[in-house]
Amino acid sequence: MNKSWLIKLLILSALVAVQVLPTLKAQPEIKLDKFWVVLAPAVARSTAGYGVIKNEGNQEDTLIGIQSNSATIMLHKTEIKSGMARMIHSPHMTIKSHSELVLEPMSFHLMLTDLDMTTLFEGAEIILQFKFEKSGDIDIAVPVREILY
Ligand SMILES: [Cu+2]
Repeated sequence: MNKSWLIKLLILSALVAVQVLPTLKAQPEIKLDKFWVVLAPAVARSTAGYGVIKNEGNQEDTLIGIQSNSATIMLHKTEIKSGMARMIHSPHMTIKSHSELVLEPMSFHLMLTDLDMTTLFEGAEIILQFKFEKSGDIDIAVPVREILY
């Protein structure tokens, strides 16, 4: 093998390494989109929140909790079984790469209990902290508003 061939081979392998590198950096890319919380009537003991959790990265991530100073929050899913609606608590929810989880009425939703009504009024914003296994903690400001039918 002569020297110039060896140099070409080294350059070629360097180019291949550069192209392979991005795929080695597999990571989730979480976006929290259009989140809002339903204004609860004064006597209500719970309310719901909706929005979209997007994962635009090339690795899955798992939602392991949601925290707020305004309420205790759980991820729920409403399911209809024999004509009865019931809610199932999903403590760990995996969002696959390049996919999204839509939270909407009669499906997945944030369930808010132990409401601090001094922070949950029309036009207010509350801070929600989403905790992900790989992406860590993501804080967002979420508006409180009346549900529109
Ligand atoms: Cu619920």
